[in-house]
Amino acid sequence: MQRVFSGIQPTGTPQLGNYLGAIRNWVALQQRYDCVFCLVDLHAITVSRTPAQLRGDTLTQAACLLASGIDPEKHILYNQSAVSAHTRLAWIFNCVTRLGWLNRMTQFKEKAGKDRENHSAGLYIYPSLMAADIHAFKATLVPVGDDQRQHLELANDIGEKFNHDYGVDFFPHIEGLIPAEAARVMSLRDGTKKMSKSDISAQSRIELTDSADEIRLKIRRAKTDSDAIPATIAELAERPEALNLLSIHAAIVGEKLENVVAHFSGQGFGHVKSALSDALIEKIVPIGDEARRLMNDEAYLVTVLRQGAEKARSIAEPIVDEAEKIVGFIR
Ligand code: AQP
Repeated sequence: MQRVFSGIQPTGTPQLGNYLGAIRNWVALQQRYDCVFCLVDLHAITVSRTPAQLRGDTLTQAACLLASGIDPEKHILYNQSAVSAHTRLAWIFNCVTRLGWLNRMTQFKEKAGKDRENHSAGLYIYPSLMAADIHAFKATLVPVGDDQRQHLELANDIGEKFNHDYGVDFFPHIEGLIPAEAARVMSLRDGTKKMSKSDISAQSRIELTDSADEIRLKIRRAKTDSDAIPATIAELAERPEALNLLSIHAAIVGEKLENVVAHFSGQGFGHVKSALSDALIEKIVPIGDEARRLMNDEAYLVTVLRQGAEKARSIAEPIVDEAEKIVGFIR
């Protein structure tokens, strides 16, 4: 069976974009593939985190993934730093990756902005660690959002260069599992910016642990415009906030966007927001309730992660041992 590798950064509480763009899809993939779900805490420290934040966010992420339906018995759920194969392979990949390749990565440019000199070397070489995450398991399928396409191409470039430089056929080609109707959820405060768990404004996102009242309030305050809903998607082109709310509604109820637009056509935002809040509360609040219950049982969460790390080590360590032998390290 093909192996799927997926990662999520413990940089806050998972938000609706993580859920609709990634987690929901991961839950479904468990039926068809062997899945490895990794809380990428090594990636999380490429930007500054306090130890308490990192620890708390890692446990919250684990609770939210379990509450969403990730099965740690049949699949693997663990935190990245507990499996040293990631950093061992990442170092080899740092020596395979060309600087020119990293210079072209748009995510670094976006995250570092104009203050490039003040960002960590870790943030710059992050794509090489990401390639190691996948190749350490010889995973061939990686479910990613459209925003991660460039990273996936780089992971293949790195694997191919390793194979070429050392004259082996060791790392397989990785395919992206990019959903046809990839849900890209935008900020509730700015329809041109993606919803993000680390955005300074908590009003910009729905978190998986939000209560019904918080969801209703955030949706009521979400930025909109004063026009009624048009008849077609094309007419929403210049209205990013309106498009975002309708797209979220379509994704959460599992309807096509064109049908949702047609359904609300001619109505104002009061109506859309009320229906959207109801749909979100129905889907998200039960996940939040279960996540909160699990967060009260830290010992259970730590046990799940430790057992997951043990299973992850049993797969990744022999692969990375072999890669090190190929490089010429004495073992
Ligand atoms: N707004 C989004 N819409 C759709 N998909 C999204 N994802 C994240 N935000 C959206 C998808 O969630 C998966 C895990 O993401 P991540 O936590 O590893 O990194 P990220 O994409 O950087 O997510 P955030 O929430 O924006 O984190 P921070 O604030 O730490 O940068 C990925 O598959 C991603 O596509």
